[in-house]
Amino acid sequence: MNSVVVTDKSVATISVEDGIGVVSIDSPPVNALGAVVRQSLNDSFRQLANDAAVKAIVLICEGRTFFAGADISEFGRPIQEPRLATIFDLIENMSKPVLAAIHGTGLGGGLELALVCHHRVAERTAKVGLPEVKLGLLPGAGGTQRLPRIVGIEDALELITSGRQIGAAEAQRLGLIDALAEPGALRTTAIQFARQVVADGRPLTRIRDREDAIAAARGKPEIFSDFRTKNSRLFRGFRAPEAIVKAVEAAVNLPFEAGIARERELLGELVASVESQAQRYMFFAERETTKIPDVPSDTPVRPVKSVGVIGAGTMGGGIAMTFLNVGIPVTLVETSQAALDRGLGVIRSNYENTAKKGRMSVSQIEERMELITPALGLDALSDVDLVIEAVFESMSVKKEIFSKLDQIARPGAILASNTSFLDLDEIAEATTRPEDVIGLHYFSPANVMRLLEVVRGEKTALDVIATAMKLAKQTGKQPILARVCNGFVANRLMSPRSRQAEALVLEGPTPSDIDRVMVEYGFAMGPFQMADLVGLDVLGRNDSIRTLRGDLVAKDRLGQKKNGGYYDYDERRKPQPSPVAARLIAEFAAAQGVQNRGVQTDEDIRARLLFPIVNEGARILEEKIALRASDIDVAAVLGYNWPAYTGGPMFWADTIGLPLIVANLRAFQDQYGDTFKPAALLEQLAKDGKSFTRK
Ligand code: 3H9
Repeated sequence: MNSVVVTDKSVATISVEDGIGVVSIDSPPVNALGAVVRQSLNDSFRQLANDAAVKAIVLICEGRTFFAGADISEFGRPIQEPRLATIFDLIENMSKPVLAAIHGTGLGGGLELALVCHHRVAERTAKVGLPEVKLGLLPGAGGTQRLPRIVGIEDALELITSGRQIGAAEAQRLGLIDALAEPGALRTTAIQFARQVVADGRPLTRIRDREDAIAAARGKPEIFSDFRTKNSRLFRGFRAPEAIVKAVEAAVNLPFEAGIARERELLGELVASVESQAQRYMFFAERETTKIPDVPSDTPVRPVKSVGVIGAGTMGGGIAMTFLNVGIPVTLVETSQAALDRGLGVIRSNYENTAKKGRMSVSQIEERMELITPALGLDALSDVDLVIEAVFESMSVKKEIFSKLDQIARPGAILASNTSFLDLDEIAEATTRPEDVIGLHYFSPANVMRLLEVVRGEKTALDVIATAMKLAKQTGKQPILARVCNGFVANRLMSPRSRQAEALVLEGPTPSDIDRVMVEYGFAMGPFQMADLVGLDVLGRNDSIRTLRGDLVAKDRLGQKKNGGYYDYDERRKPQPSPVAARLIAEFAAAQGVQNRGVQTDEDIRARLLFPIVNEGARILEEKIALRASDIDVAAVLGYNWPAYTGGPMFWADTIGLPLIVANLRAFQDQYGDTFKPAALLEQLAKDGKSFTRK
């Protein structure tokens, strides 16, 4: 790989206080270890190494965090000197003790840097972790070799393959952190600690030299095979977890330097992989969604200190929880006491389940429940800052609610609808203040799913949009901005999948064939398993035309809950091919005059179900329903569990080539008609050799 020497200005400040050198790095926003930071570190440590007055060195960061890792945007480009490995060798082999002072989030290469230091002090509120796996990578600056030497193999495997961040106290228990500092006192605590180390004349110890925590795992390959088996479902389709396991195996079985070489080799393979490119793309895609051309980041936002939720069903209850979880009080409105009690009961039991898993305390349950004001009737919403309507999908009901809200809500309150496909502009027109109306489309279960579609109406005010985007982040949601159309982005995008599955199943492939192809692609389940799970009677249906689903319902085959649906189910709810469903499918196909085309390849099935999604994505872009292709990918991955390692439908389309997709769609169009007609944007990009997502 090429090497380039960086000459940019230093981002380091060096001070020497009473024999302790302090290297302070200030590279906003997150002190990522890009080329300039690396050069600054290199220069600073070389300088202090030669300064005889300096007896120990503290490495600390300015701004919101300790180093948040390598600079992700540098992967796949020529590496600029100095490399991390060079700096790490320099620090680890210093003849004076080096101490990392960690605040904010010490992540990835940042934590790895701390692990080459001889001591670590962290602010009590700090978090550390090795999240590289989420980028399809592994900790490639010694993390897979040093972490196991402190925490042992089992914990190291778990921490590195999950990418989980841990708090400073837990990190101290695991031996990663030597001492904690109170918030605001990190610098002084770290300097004091360094002085003490010097005063004690402690011998320099390096993590790389520790053996005891890994020695225990030598000659026990079953630790690794058990770990692989236990997590096989979780790791399916991802490349990084297996590479991580291999690297940790190397930590156990090889000498340190050879382990480091193996880690570097595995990292190189991952960096070049499509999976990691896709996951790195998703990282930046998630952060780009809030960049809205006509809503600049300094747009003022409206304060939201209280929320009203109309409807305490599954959706309303889940939405309420997202606010309770961040301490925002919720007035929960229902039409009957029974419905209200039921809704409150579900919220409580959701929290109790979380508590059972040890993820919240009993007193926290009570604190959150106390933030709810249950109410019968909309009048209770007269002074909340934001109202979210989450009643069933009926335009007339929603219009009635919004016209009443118009009378009741205080001026300036934001009036939101959770509609998943109705015309938000029509709902807004039921009020005298359409500028305050916005769509907040949550995905079920709303307290779990991260996607939130923020739907801007024709007249929605810019500060209302800015407020919704900010509130989404504050409540742990990933927003994307959509304009009004039937189904907005995620539901509209994905609707061809079930439509095409239902058409294709009449032509020969069985529900199991089709579901298997979707599962192999990376979805958790296929469209028929999903339909059976949700219930065939509750899926949207059109009674005016005969459908296969309608035929199954007419025979009382409602899915998993009753008599099976597309599948039969055994006592353990395992789906089995159903002769009854097969007969109904054949009868329906005959009645519709659909020809059986016999066996289809997996590739054909995938193309038939997924290429129309790419095409729909192109139409969504053409109509400016979504701002950018990467927003569509975020919607698919977070709203529909589209496999993240493909980067979502638009990135995947770019990966396999747009001309191939256009050719397939044209062939489908010839055979089945114009629903497959390639979108003009797709045709154009394919013709020009361009892509949806690559810049
Ligand atoms: C690694 O370390 C590999 C090594 O093991 C091996 C090397 C050989 N690089 O998230 P935010 C940008 S891999 C470049 O909104 P927050 C981000 O794009 C790395 N840019 O803030 C955004 O830019 P913009 C392992 C980065 O407060 C801005 O910073 N580390 C990086 O909600 C603010 O980000 C990770 O995976 C980066 N590393 O959260 C940690 N990090 O303003 C990744 C952030 O233009 N980072 N940016 O949109 C995070 O998890 C969060 O950013 C963090 C802050 C928790 C730190």
